[in-house]
Amino acid sequence: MFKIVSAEEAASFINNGDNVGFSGFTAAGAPKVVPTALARRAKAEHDKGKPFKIGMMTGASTGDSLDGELARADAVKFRTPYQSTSDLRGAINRGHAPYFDQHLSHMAQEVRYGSFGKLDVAIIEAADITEDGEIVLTSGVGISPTIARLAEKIIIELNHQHPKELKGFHDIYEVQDPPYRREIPIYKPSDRIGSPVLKVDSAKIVCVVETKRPDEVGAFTPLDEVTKQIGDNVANFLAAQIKEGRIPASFLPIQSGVGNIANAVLGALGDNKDIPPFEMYTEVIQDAVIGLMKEGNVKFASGCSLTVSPAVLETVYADLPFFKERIVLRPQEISNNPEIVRRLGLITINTAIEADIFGNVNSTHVVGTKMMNGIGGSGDFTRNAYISIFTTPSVAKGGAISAFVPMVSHIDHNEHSVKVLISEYGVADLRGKSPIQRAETIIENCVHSDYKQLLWDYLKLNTSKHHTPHTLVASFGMHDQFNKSGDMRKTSWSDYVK
Ligand code: 0RQ
Repeated sequence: MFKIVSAEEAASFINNGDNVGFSGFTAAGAPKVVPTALARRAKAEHDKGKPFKIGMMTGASTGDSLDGELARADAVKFRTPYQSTSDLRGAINRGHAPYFDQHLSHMAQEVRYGSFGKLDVAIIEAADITEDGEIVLTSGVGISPTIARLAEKIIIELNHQHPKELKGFHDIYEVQDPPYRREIPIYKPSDRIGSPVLKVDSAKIVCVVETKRPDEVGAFTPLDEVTKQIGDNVANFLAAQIKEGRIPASFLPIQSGVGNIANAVLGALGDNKDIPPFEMYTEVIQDAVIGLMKEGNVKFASGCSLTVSPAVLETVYADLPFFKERIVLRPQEISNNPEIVRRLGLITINTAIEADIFGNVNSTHVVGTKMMNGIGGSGDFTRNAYISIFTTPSVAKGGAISAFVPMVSHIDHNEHSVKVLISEYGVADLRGKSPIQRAETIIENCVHSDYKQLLWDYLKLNTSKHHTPHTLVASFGMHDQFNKSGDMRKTSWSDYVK
């Protein structure tokens, strides 16, 4: 059987400059004790005046014991494709950690195509492993099948927090590369096309580390008036679309993003009597889904991770037979695959940092320069949705920032992909509208009263009949004012246009 070692000993298999792939998706299923030991090793090497940095490839974000520890140890050679811990975010924004932000559905194939160089080590969290290399994964899948196949060495973190009986939760399937790629035969969210276990070459497993460290998934903050109203606006909009016959009466599968707003939206969908029980084809299965499943409002959820708070994970593990019939966890290449998103006709709901009055969305950069988390799966889903929705509170930072601006300071989702914007004030349905009509709808329905006149005035600055009536010299005026004074409300267009 495999060599059981300490986390320190496992970390010694990893060398300075190595490229390392990590299992999991969000903090769910990400390795914990080996990365922390690796960070200690990096610090010790740095203390001796020696270099120690690794290339870090994950499914999505991870927990603090991985991204946080390695960032604090200044051990990041590069990092991709998504992150959300504050210390790594800080290192990225100080220029200490080179980061490239990618569509999550692209990640595994980019590793296969060799875009990041050779993969030296894969660290995989497992609930169980057999002698011939059959691994039961834990709460997140991510890019595990690809990194386990391509890495020269595999280190297993056997995490006893997750029961062996999780076997049956996962559906492991890897696509072929062009020119041999075929269609992915998923025709409804519950279709299974692969194996319940991840099969690896057991000769590559250099060691196993045992742990009981739980996933580092935080609890959600309770709903406030704004998030509750956004949730209700989304639910009422979708219910009206069913009544109008624009969405089939049987409804369509839902994809929903991460965070408090996404959780609130799901709760509102469950509460709305005009929305029938629905299925999800999504990447992150959050707390609200589990509650809705128990109540019968969510019939099935296909995802890449069970990113639920510790108490909710306990309720899932306490009733595995019930949840195994209703949940499947897939690699992100499948959970986020554009082919399937388009085929199933997903209603996608993600959160914007800011949107502009013509319908472009920034999901990643604060005031155009500072990286927040990354595009995650939002692009995979938005571009291919049946209806793509972005939600956002109308203002941030106590009102000093408007989420609606003349021109987004960074673009992740453009006007061609964004169909509906929703704030706590209301809904802007952008379908079938010209840029000027979109601007009027967004300002009227979604913008906070402190910023409405400012944005109407911006629109009036350009009196030509141009298709998209921007005034380029003023288009970042609100961002400029925020950088100067800390408050967009102080913007005056006369500062830009004399
Ligand atoms: O910061 O907590 O310091 O106040 O951004 O904003 O409103 O709490 O919303 O937690 O849902 O995150 C877009 C970042 C929203 C997230 C984003 C500040 C705001 C707050 C968080 P504070 P909220 P959320 C599936 C899909 C991209 C990836 C994605 C995200 C903080 O949803 O990363 O969609 N999305 N993946 O104050 C300055 C603005 C701001 C602003 C908000 N205009 N300017 N700060 N904030 N708007 C999941 C995966 O892919 C894994």
